[in-house]
Order: sequence, then C-alpha cells, then structure tokens
Amino acid sequence: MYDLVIRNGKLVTEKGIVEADLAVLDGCIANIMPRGDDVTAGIGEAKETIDAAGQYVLPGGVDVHTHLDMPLRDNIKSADDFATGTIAAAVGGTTTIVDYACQEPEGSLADALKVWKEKAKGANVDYGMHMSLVRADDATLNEMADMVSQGVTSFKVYLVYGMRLSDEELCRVLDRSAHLGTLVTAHCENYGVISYRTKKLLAAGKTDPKYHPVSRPDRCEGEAVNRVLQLAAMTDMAPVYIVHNTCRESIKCIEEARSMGHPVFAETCPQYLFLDDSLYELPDFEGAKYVMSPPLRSIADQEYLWEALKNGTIKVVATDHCPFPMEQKKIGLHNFSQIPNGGTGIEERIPLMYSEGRKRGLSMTAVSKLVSTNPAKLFGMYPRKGTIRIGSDADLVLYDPDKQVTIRHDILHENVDYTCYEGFVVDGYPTMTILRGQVLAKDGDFTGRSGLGQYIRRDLP
Ligand code: DUC
Ligand code: ZN
Ligand code: ZN
Repeated sequence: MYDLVIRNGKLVTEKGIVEADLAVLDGCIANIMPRGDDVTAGIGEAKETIDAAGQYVLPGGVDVHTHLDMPLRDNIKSADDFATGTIAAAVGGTTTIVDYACQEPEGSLADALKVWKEKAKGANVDYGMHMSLVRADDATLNEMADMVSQGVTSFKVYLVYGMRLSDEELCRVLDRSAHLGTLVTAHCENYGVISYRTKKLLAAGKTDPKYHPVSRPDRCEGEAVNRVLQLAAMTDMAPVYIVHNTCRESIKCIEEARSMGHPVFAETCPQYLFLDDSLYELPDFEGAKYVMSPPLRSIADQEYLWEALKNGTIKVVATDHCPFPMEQKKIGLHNFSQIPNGGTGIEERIPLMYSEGRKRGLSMTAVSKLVSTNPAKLFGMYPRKGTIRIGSDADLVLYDPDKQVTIRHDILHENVDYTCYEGFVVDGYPTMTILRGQVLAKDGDFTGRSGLGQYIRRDLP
C-alpha cells in the first residue's frame, strides 16, 4: 500500500506539464500515472490521498545560498537559525537548502562542518553544506578531499571582506578544486575599490545608506568576476559558480567565458530581480533594509538579469537569505559601512519567481529549473532532489496559480521584523509543502512535525 497519493494535479516535470497522479512510498516517488490510469492499480488505496485539483505540483524548491545562524561580528548573527529559517523555507515551498559553513580564521574545515551540523540539528527541511574558505594554506587544501567524502562538494571564496583570499590563494583553491572535481563558488567584488571609495565617502560626511551602492558600483563587481574567471581559466579551466550576480557588468564576463567553453555558472537572487537602487533613497533609515552586498542595482540591470535567465546564462535563482533586525541595522545609523549586510528571501523566493516568471513568459518548467532542478544538478543532489520522477525524494509543493497573495511581514515566518518585499502582490502561492512524503506546511502555516530535515551528503557535481 502506498503512503500517499496525490490526484488530479498538474505535475511540473522537466519535460513539461503532465496531468498525472503520483504515489509515494517510503519517502520517494514510487509511481506516476497519466490521468485516467489508476496510479494505485493492483496495490490498493493509499494510506492518505490529497486532491490537487486546480493546482500545480512542483518539485520542492532548492535554495543553494543561505546563511542561517551565521556569526557576523561580536554578538551579531543572522536572524534566522536552522529552526526558524527552515520553517520559513517550508512554508514558502523550499524543501532543500545548502547553507554556507564558515571556516574560522585559525580553524579547520572539519571543525567548521561539525559546528554547522550541530547548528542544523532540528532543521525542518533537508540541508547540505558548502564550505567557505578563509585560508588557502596546505592544511586547508589537504582537507578539501575529506570534505568531499563527507558530502561537501563546493567551496566558497570571497574576494572581499575580512575573509577575502589573495589572487595567489584563489589560484591555489581553484587548482585543488579542479583536481578534486568540485565547484568553487565566488563572491565577487573588488576589496580595494570598496575600501577606497568608502573612506572617501565617509570623510565627506556621506554616511547614509544611500551611499552603500556608491561605495561598491557595478564595475567593482564586474572586475572581480572577470578576475576570478581569468584565474580559473589559467588554472585548468576550473569550474566556477558566481554567486549573487546583480548586473550587466558581471553577466557580460560570464557570457564571454561560457562562449569559450569554460564551465562557468551564474546565480542571481530575487532581490536583484525585483528590487532596485532607488530604495536606498527611502527616508528614516528605511534604506538600511536593503543594505546587502553586492547592492541593489538599476532597473536596466534587472532587465538584463531577466534576459539572462531566459537565455540560459543564469542557471540558478537562490536567495542569499541573511536578514538582520532593524535594531541591529541601526549600528550603522551614522556610518553605512557598519550596517550588517543582508536581507530576506527564503520564504518569498518561490512565490515571487513563479508569479513574475510566468508574467515574463517563462514556462512553469523553466522556472522550476531555475529554482529546483538546476541548483540540484550543479550541487550534486540530482535526481534525488529537484525533479518529479520515479525514485526521487517525494519533495513536492502544491501551488495554486489563482491564489493572489500580498506579501507582508506579518504573514511570513522569517525571524526578522521586515520583509524586503512588503506589499508585493504575487499571483499564485504554495498551498502545501511535502518533504519526503510528509506534509510540512499547509495554506501559509507550518503544520509538520519539527526536525524532519536530514543532512544531504552531496555527490560531485
Ligand atoms: N552578502 C550579504 O549581503 N549578506 C551575507 C553575505 C553576503 O555576501
Ligand atoms: Zn556573498
Ligand atoms: Zn551569501
């Protein structure tokens, strides 16, 4: 007997929309039958049946860029931990996240993974880990192979912030990663440029949030993307994934690298597709909500990113979910460079992307590839995650295309006192989220048993 059957839905598969019924056994998709054929034939009625008439059945969302419970500096951590952040993820239709574990300045990768796995106990959706590197010494490079055997198959490098690596260190990491067959993910901004411009702005008394984007313009991102891609090209064409692309300046470099056959992959995030730099002009320190790095860009950049989603240059929409409460943002009331960087998205991503994606001519399948299938493939979780097919985990989202919702902070579950998308109206919303056959969320509420999330040991991409 099957554990669960979902009848009458429209399945969003990689090959398109299929009107079919789906059966679940032991947490996996066990059978799919076109409408009219009985999915339970010869097996008997299932323990539970869900009627998905009028709804799409999506593959669970896969968010490969989150910062849960991330220490920023003394006494400041990102507001969502693995308990709250994954409730928000589940209600918003995301069933798998990949969070960034961070190596300590003097610490080992093994220590960092242990710390992050401890933080993740009690998670409500499945989770994998990337590893952010703050050093590229022999000990760290030697540990990368151990990480792979523990299911960590991607390594992050920063070209900015205190944890930035030098060009030589970047080459060392790229070289080792190419050798291991892993993926280097890169936060690209030019540290020297930002440092110089920030000092100059502050010295001139320009301290408001609106100077944050002035301190780190699009060229500063483009330069760093170009640099890391050139270094990777000189290092056996090491595969690279550029996180949170915001602008034409960076996408142009990626297009060029891809046209030369370099395995380069691009991510963007909802904030760069839906929000723009005019928000920094808001009065009363409201602009601080949008202080994140890289910063929001122009409407023209937004349009460029949407085109890049359509033409396949950008393969993934993830969130960089890393909110800080307004009280903490106020640390930078008189100095924009002190505002903790980051915003919301883990709960809003799926509704925003399906709603706007459809309006902009992307098919349901095209959106599902951006938010589920492609990230699962690039980060070694496919076909277990990111697709609706027999044998895959039964991570499913029922999505009502006619349910119009106005996004407001008070309907969301993120543990912070605002949403970056207050007042946005979305056409379509998740009505049920299922993780490995178990219902986690229904009609905007978390209704599941807590702590069902499991660690995903990722394969090489
Ligand atoms: N950028 C942010 O805005 N927040 C978290 C980390 C990052 O790179
Ligand atoms: Zn980043
Ligand atoms: Zn990030």
